[in-house]
Order: sequence, then structure tokens, then C-alpha cells
Amino acid sequence: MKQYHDMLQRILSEGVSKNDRTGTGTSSVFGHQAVFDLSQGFPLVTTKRLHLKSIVGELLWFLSGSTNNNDLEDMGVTIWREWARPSGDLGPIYGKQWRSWDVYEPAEGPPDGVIDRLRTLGSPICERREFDQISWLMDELRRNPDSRRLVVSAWNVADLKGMALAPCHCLFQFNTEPLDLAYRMNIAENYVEVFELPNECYTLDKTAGTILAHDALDLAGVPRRSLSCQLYQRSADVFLGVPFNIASYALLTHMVAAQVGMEPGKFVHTFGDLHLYANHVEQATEQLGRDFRPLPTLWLNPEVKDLFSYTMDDIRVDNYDPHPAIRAPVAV
Ligand code: THF
Repeated sequence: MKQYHDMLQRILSEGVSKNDRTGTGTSSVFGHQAVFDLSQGFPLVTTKRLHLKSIVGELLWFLSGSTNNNDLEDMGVTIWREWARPSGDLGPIYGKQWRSWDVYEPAEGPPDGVIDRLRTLGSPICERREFDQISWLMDELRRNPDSRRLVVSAWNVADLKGMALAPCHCLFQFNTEPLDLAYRMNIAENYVEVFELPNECYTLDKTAGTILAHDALDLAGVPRRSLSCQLYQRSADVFLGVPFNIASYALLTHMVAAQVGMEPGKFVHTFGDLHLYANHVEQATEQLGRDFRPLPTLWLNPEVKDLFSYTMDDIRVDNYDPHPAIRAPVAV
């Protein structure tokens, strides 16, 4: 995770002091990009221990459409507590916008003509519908994988005033690319178990050459496309939030890829204001002195057949061997 240390380093060397909403004070850079190749391991920071349950729980909570902190705390995750109202409500944040963005459309009107009469009197009549951006995305990825409109937005201008916190990770876009045959042969091993590919036959053909292998072996079940995700994050707490955000969107990319039968490609993380809080400088310096360890790998239960059916037990990270956690206060 050199990409992550590069962020910390860049802020420490080029960051400018800014006051911020929370009054803590930050050092920040504007405009940064990090790319994580998901085939090289799961991007979970290894130079401090991350609480994976919080990351997975938060993503499942977003995907469920909930915006109530109590639902998150039921999973044992407390990272949103500081912003919740006494009822647990957080206003129309991520879950609401991802799963049920409000759409107002001119009403068709019931057959009794009431609406038509109101309209002739000059009253605009609208009906509220909900748009599920994530379900739309899943359908569109299957229907139209070359689309350049595979975008999900949490930045709903009309709803901002009601949110406990304006979305930090405001918009993401998926992109798919065809995989060449050589690459598909290389990853076929990962699918042998799931799709019951003839193992010996596959090994034989791999050495025999790609074209031959293509003719001789049906690679059905091995993804034909890779799936990448780019996130635009307008504001990023580099020490506490960013390691969570990277892992969360990498996980989302894996889950979506598994459901549409694609191979996880890259996670591209693009930042607006990337900042280090003044009371995190010591912790960041300590972390920078630690050496990298090999990245863990992600396991997703292959039996899960729908993006919204994953539970904590269907998601596991193997071979995570990080340095100890580093405590830091969260700015509210
Ligand atoms: N506000 C601020 N100031 N920073 C953020 O990162 C942030 N978020 C979300 C909303 N507002 C934010 C909340 N996400 C932690 C991690 C992510 C958060 C909030 C807090 C945190 O304290 N992490 C601790 C351990 C927490 C735990 O697992 O219980 C850590 O050491 O990593 C960014 O989207």
C-alpha cells in the first residue's frame, strides 16, 4: 500500500494549513489520485490494523438503503454514532440516495379527471417515485457493459440540507473492459472450483499455447470482462477515513464484479480536499516509519446470487497480518 503512504507523505511535505468545519485544523492538498490494482491483493492498509467489521458493516448498511445509525449499531459498528440524532436518524445520506433517490414526475392522474381539473386551474401536480441507482447499475452492467454512464451519485443537491453530513464520497463510476484470452487463462485457476473446469486439461492447454487452448477448452465461467471503479471523494480524512474508504469501494467492486460475472480490475481513488487533521500528525508519522506487509486476499461466498443478499459471514479477508492499530480522535 505504497499509494497510501504516498498520500500521507505528500500532505506532510506539500500540505497547506486550512481551518475547517470542525475547528480542528488540517494540512491539505487539493487534487490527488491513487490507483489500486485489485488483482494484486485486497487493498487493506497493513501498516496499522483496520477494523474490518466496521468497513464491511458500513457497506452492507449503505447497500440496505438504511440511513439510521441504529441499524448500523445492531451490527456492532459505531463509526457513525457522533453524527446521529437521538432517534438514530442521519437524514437522507448514502443509503437513501443509492437505493431510493426521490424523483418527482408530472402525475398521469387518476381516471376520474381530478388531476386534469387541477391542472386546468394552474396547479402543477407531481408524483413522487423512487429510483434505485444500485439496481439500475447492476442491470445496466449486464445490458450495456460499454456504457460510459455507469454512475451512482450520493450528491443530491436538493437533499443536502437534511443530511447529518454532506456526502464525502459523492460519486462513483464503473467501467468494464474485455479481457484478452491469455489473461483469462491465467485467472481460470481461480474459477476451477466454482465452475468445475477440467483441471488437468486446463494445465495441459496452458503450456500448449493460447489459441490451441481456446479451441480445445471451453473457458465458459471464466469472466470475459474486467470491472473497474473510480470514486470521486470531495473531502477525505486521510488518517481515519481514507483507509476505510479504499477498502469499502474495493469490496464493493469485488461484490459487483462477482454478481455480474466479471473480474475485479482497478479501484481508482480521486480526491478533492485530501487532508490530515492537526491532531493526527504524530500518528501519521509513526505509521510512515513502519514497513509494508503483503496484502491480504478477499473471499466472497460464491453461493450468494444477489448483491443485496451478502451478510457479514459471506465476506472474509484471509492472510491479514498488519502492524498494531494506532488510535486517533475523530473530528466531528
Ligand atoms: N468524519 C471525519 N472527520 N472523518 C471521517 O473519516 C469520516 N467518515 C465518515 C463520516 N464522517 C467522517 C465516518 N467514517 C472512523 C472511521 C471511519 C469513519 C468514522 C470514524 C474511526 O474512528 N476509525 C478508527 C476505529 C473505528 C472502529 O472500527 O471502531 C480507526 O482507528 O480506524 C469518512 O467516510
